[in-house]
Amino acid sequence: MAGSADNQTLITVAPTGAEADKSAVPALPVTLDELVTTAKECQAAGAAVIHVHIRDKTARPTLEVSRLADTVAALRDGTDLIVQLSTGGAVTDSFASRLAVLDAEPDACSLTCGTVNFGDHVFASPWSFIKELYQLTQERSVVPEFELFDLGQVATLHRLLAEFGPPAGGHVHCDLVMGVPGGMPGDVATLTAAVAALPAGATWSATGIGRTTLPVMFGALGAGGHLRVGMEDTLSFARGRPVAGNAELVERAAELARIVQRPPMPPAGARAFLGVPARRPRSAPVGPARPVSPA
Ligand code: KMH
Ligand code: ZN
Repeated sequence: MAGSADNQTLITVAPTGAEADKSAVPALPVTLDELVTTAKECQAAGAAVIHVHIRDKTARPTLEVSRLADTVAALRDGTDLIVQLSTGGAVTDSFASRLAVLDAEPDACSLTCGTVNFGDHVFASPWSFIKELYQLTQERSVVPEFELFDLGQVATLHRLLAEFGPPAGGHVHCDLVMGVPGGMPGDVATLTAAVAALPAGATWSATGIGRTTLPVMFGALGAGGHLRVGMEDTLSFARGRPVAGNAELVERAAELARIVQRPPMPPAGARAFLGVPARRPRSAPVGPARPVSPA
């Protein structure tokens, strides 16, 4: 059907991440103004979802809830994008602070389905944390995007759905994060294996970290998937040419999506596609997320 989600490409932008250093990457959006400006440019270029990590006054990653809530409000005021907060944070963040991200009342959140080596670090998401976070998303009606860094995490996603039922919004959407040193490689053979293992009816995006960006993007488009791009995932636009800004990554993804005859999905269509409810007014502060043992 022309114009339906079936023949459109959902583009998520991940503009900041928790790893890159502003002093080394001046184009990285780290202030609220920079983030909202980037978000507007990326929406105009074809993005429908923004995956958000924020920074503190010194540009270091933070999960401070009031700052996250201000960010959600500013992105809602300035754009139509679906606001997906990261619950992955930085490798140093505690489980309790990652659960408390939902207190900022985003539309959606990331939910990583297992622990993975992450370069020289470990990005920890044990089963006890995964199920706690998943149940919290259900209670709070925050739509999760299942982040899959490895094939074993797909098995955990099956276990999660079998034990706790469908997600808020009723639809399972995954993001294959490929090419992390320690996770699944960013190549088409692995992409094909991961997609084949997903739960029936699930939809998926893919992103390739660093030099795997282009192979994963072409593979995902060829296999009928959706795309995530942004400076969280790559800082090079081409060999030897740093990314000038997130919008050019979205523009390139949108152009390729148009070439394969699946143009970018607008934010309103993406809301229906992902089962994200209509925007809620900002509510009075809620209590802290249920306590768990610190990381
Ligand atoms: N920064 C990574 C350690 C997520 O946002 O949910 C985790 C991450 C995943 O980026
Ligand atoms: Zn992230």
